[in-house]
Order: sequence, then C-alpha cells, then structure tokens
Amino acid sequence: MRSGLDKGEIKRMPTATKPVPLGDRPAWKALQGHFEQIGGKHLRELFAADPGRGERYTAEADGIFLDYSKNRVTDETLKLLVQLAEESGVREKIEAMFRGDKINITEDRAVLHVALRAPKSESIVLDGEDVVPAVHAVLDKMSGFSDRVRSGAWKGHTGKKIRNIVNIGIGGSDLGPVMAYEALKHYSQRDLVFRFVSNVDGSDFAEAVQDLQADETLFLVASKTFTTLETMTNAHSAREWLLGQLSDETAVAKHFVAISTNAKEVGKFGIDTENMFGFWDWVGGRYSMDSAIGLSTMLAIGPDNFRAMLAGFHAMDVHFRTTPFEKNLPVLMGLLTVWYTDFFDAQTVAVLPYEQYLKRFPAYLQQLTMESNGKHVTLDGTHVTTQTGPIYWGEPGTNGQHSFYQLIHQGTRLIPCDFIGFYKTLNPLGRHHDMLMANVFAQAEALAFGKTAEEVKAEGVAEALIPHKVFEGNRPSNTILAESVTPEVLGKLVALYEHAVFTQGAIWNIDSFDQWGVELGKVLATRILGELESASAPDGSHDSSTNSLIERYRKNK
Ligand code: G6Q
Repeated sequence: MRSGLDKGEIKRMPTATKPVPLGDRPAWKALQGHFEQIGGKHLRELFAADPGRGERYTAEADGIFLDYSKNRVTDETLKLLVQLAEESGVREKIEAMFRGDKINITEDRAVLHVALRAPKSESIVLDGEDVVPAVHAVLDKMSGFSDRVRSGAWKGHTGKKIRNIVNIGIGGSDLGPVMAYEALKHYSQRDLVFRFVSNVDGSDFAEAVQDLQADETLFLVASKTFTTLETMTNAHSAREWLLGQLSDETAVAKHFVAISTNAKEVGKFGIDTENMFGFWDWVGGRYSMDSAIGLSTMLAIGPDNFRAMLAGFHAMDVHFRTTPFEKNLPVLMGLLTVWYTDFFDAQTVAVLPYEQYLKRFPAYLQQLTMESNGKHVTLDGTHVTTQTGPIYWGEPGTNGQHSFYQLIHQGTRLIPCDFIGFYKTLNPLGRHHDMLMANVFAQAEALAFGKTAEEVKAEGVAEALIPHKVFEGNRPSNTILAESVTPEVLGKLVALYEHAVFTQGAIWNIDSFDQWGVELGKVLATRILGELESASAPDGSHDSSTNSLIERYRKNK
C-alpha cells in the first residue's frame, strides 16, 4: 500500500470536499431540464440561429486557442455549466491544490505537480517547508548531469561516451517520458539513441538492447517507489546484461542512475545515491513527467528546452488558477466532458492530434484521464450517482480517418472529439501541412453539419443508396490550435488536460489522485506467479476458469 494511512482510515476531509450531492445541486437540476429542451437540437440549427457563434465560442490562453463552438451547447448551457462548477467548489478546490492541501485524501497527500514548474521566485509551503527551492535544486542537478552526458564528458566504464539511453519505468514513469521524447524529437540531440522499456514481457527489454553496446549505454531506472515489479525486474535484467558484457560490478555506477523517492531501495539495488534524482510523494506518477522522471526528456532536448517546457506548464497553471471560468480553457473542456458524459451518455472522448510528433499523446492521456477519473465512489466513500471518467482514445490524423472515423461519422454512438492542430509544421514539405490542416477543419465540419438526404439526392445518388450516404452530423468537437510543437507548447497542452481532468474530478467529487483500482490485480498476480513456478501442483483454490487456465499454462509452458 502506498499511503501512510492504516487500512480504511481517512484522516481528514477538507471542508471543500463536502459539497451538496451532485444530483441535488441547483445547477445540475437546471441542466437536466435544459437538456430536455436542447439535447436534441442540431448544430445546424444552433449555427443558423447565431452567425457569430464560431467567433464567440472560443477562448485563448498563452497561444493555445480553443474553438468549442461545434459543441451542443447554448449560452444557457454554458451559464449553467459554469454555475455547476461554482456550486461544486471548483474554485476552492483549485486553491486547495495550489496551496498544498492534502486533497488526495485516500493517500493523505498533497497534489503539487504545479510546484514542479513554479519559478524560483515563488514559494509553496508544505508542512512548514517551501518546496520550490528543492524542486530547483533537483532541476539544477539534472541539468548538470544532462550537460555532461550530452557533451560526452560523462564516460562509461571503458572510457567511451554514452550513445544510448534506456529509460526503464512503467505507467507514470514511462508514458510521460515516451510521449515527451516523441513529441520533442525535433529538438533532440540526434547522436543519442533513446529507448524505453516498460513491459515485464522480456521481449520489451530484449528488443530495446539487442543492437546496443553496454559500454555506451546508460540506464535510467525511473520508479517513484523503486519497488514496482515490472521496473525492478527489467532493471535487474539490465544489470545482468551490462555485467554480462563488462564483467565488473563497478561498471554499474557509470551506467545506471535512479529516479526515485526511495533512496533506501536505490542504495539496495547498488546505485550510488549520488546518481539518484529525487522527487516527492506529492507528485503523482501520472503527473510526474516534469519532475526528475523527465530526465530522459532533458537528456534528449537539453536543459534549456526542458525549462521552456516547464514554463509552458506554468503558464497554463496560472491561466487555470486566475482566469474566470467562462474563459478558462481547462475548465471549459472539463465541463464539456461532464456535459456529454452525464447528459448525453457519451462513453468516450477521442483525442485526435493532427501532428505526427504527438503520436503518443493519446496513450499518455489515457493514463492521465482514466487512472485519475475512473472512480466509482465520491470522496466520502458513497457510490457516485452519475457516470464518471469517460474512455479516452485516439490516433494521430490523418491515419484515423482511414480507420475508425467511419464509426464517429455514421455509427450509433456519440463520440466527442478533440482535434489538435498547429499553424506551422516543423518539417515544411511541399503542400503536406496545408493538406493535413485541411483535413482537421474538414473533419470537424463534416462531423458537426453532416450531409442531409436532400443534399445526397441532389448529387444524383440512387434512391437505395441515399440512406447509406447520409451523414446525420450533430457530432460535437473541440478544435485546439497552437503555433507549432515546441517544448513550451507541449507543456501548455499537457497542463491543459491535467487541469481539465481536475475540473471533471472536482464536479464528480472524486479523488482524481489515487489509483486503488490497480492493486487487486497486482496482489493476485503475485499469488499466481508462485503457482506457475512451483514444482507442486497448485491447490486449485481459484474459480474454475482461473484454475484451469493455470493448469493449461503449466502443462504447455
Ligand atoms: C500513476 C500510477 C502508476 C505508477 C506506476 C509506476 O499515477 O501511480 O502508473 O506511475 O505504477 O510506479 P513507480 O514509479 O513507483 O515504479
């Protein structure tokens, strides 16, 4: 168990976490009535009734532009959603997070990823101590180390410079680093090779190192707890692989560094704590890519670019904290998700970046959103009365168009989409970028307005085919635009989603910062592992399906 609490005990419940039950809030009741009136309205009608809608339903923060006009909302909807946010204590909850209150109540922890990107001049006091100087001390240590590796001053055991960097971590200690590396590859030092190993499946490690030389390879073991089964298994295999080539225990010091909050376990593994980059229990795994967990990112893009990314995060933090809800990007996006999830019964949200560099962004967001808001009880332990976190998924455009967009356009489900595009490409190549962006705008337009039977008929389509060629439209989307994929813009985009997730969790009154749902499987796997490896037959104490699967595996392995 990760928390310092005894089983079942929740030390304190901040007053801001005890709002009126969601269904009893006046704004919620008003939204129910309002939904009856406008839920069936078509975006065609809404646009026809308000020609200025496309300009009006927009907001911008530090160069991140959001067009939310293609959502099934009116002024009244937006007013009621903002009222819902106020009644749900979103404002107080934002302040509680930034102040360092222990809002992750089931783990009795503060939630202070915003401190990771606070400028040196700020002060955030937690348990009587300003955490900002410690954050900057780690950043400075990371910068010094990154400079040495990037310049070749850091030598491996045989005196060679490091050419390969392998990050070993999983979940929050992997998805952010992978996503950021891919997103910012354009800025990366190209003579360094980066690999990421996460899965306990040995093929992941084997493929990652099969063409690498140990004496030119640096492993970053990234684990907040330094006890995670997958990561420790991979880290031990990495050590064996290294020693298999270098045959000298002292080589470990030159080829392994740790990123962790657990100095004791790091020491036990044999990594000099001098080569450890720390962070703190108030950084949740899925909110940790801008802590020392981002060391691979810094090694790839350099300290200055990393700091620019942090500045981007911080700019969005300030926007979130200070901007009225009506113009607040994360709040608006969070509220719209609640609107579709709870009133339209939408099950999923598609995130569709029209930018190849963001190809891992949807996978990253899956953890951020679903581990945060996939909860079935409220902060006081009672069962929620509405749906909570939707399923996030997506692929970069235009690839998705030739695959699953069919269902978004003509299927029976409502799938709100977030389109993400950029004014400028990092790789100008003929007409490519205009073509890419033409597709973003075209998809959002087609989803919203569709094509009527009359329009299809007017094209001379045979009667029998008309129903097949009709696009009902009325499928909502956001369009997010920014200059180009820079470290700063990436920071802003990630923080945008972090805070949108926060807003949703605040409305649902759930703990967006714990993850108890990952525990049961871990415990069962440990027990089953013993049964798979044991020479004697297992006692058959599982259900009949699990028993026979175990038996079949034992026979055939
Ligand atoms: C994230 C979760 C989880 C965590 C991994 C890795 O919020 O807590 O994804 O990041 O389980 O944990 P360690 O970093 O402790 O190895």
